[in-house]
Amino acid sequence: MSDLKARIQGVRDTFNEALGHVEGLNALEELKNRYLGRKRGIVKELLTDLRSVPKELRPELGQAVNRLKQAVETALAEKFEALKSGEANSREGGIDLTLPGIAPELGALHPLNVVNRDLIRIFERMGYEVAGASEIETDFYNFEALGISKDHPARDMQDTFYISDDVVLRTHTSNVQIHLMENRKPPFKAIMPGRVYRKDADITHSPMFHQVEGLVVGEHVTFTDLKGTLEHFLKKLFGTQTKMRLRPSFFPFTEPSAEVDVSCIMCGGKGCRVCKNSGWLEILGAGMVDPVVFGNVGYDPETVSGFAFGLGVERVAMLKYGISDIRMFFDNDLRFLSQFN
Ligand code: FA5
Repeated sequence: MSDLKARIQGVRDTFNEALGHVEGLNALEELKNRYLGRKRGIVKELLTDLRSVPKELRPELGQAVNRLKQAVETALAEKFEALKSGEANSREGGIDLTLPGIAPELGALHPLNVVNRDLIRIFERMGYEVAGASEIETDFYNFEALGISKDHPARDMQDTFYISDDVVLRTHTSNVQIHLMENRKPPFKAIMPGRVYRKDADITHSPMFHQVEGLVVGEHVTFTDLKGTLEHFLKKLFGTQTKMRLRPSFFPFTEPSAEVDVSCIMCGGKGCRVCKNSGWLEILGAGMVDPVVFGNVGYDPETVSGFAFGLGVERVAMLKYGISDIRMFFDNDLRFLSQFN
């Protein structure tokens, strides 16, 4: 007797477990046949086995088998309803997990950020630290401390956005040089990327643009160091075939100063429309830090020397990607931006 009773309990347990794994109507139908099938159903077999149980025990065990049969029927019916309504939902706008998903659109870095990061990475690998300062700047840091006197043309109302008589939107990243030197003792090497502002607007000039400034200060820093650094940088940026040349120039905060050109990256130096047949493209300004600037930040120009350079990020990006109009960087036209994915 206890044998049959234990079997009834065992069947209940295995049925419940199997039901838990059923995920579709076909599997449910199979389970139903396995347990309630007329000929070889597991519950049917229990009923058949009741016949061999002693008479006096039959009523109790018979009731137990019937209770099991009812429980199985009820559970199967409930599962059937649940699966049916799930199917209907997926047909009528509910969640259909079998449909392919909608992939979210992937964004990408803005081309100016790509170039900016490239520039920073090249200098970080040469051991440069990255520094920054405010875009809203006093006259002193933007001009005066850099040797740009009150009557210098760079201060012209046409070029500079004045917030008040003494406060401007910085016109270059060279202001960071002064903050850095005021707070640091040489030797150090730093680059200073950031936004700058000028009253300037045409297809190659934007009122807001980006510069990367470089400054190296220490004992015995020479013009040769400047030349070697820039040559390495430009080869990393544009490729090992790139040539560099320096032309004498003037900046109020460097002496001597140079404009730096690279061999035209479109024609390789042969001469084309982009380089106006010269074979060269102007890429940045540079020079040895003027001793007057060292004096302004409290350094002794007799013991330290240094070089500085500054380049326009938009200019580099335009050359690298062959873009002829600077305004495209700021129009946010996805047809343009998606080309840099
Ligand atoms: C300067 O701004 C110097 N401070 C650079 C410098 C730093 C020289 C340290 C020496 C030592 P310049 O005005 O030439 O120099 O500008 C540097 C670069 O900024 C230019 O070569 C150009 O690529 C870019 N640039 C200038 N004006 C604009 C503009 N309106 N729109 C986009 N890029 C510009």
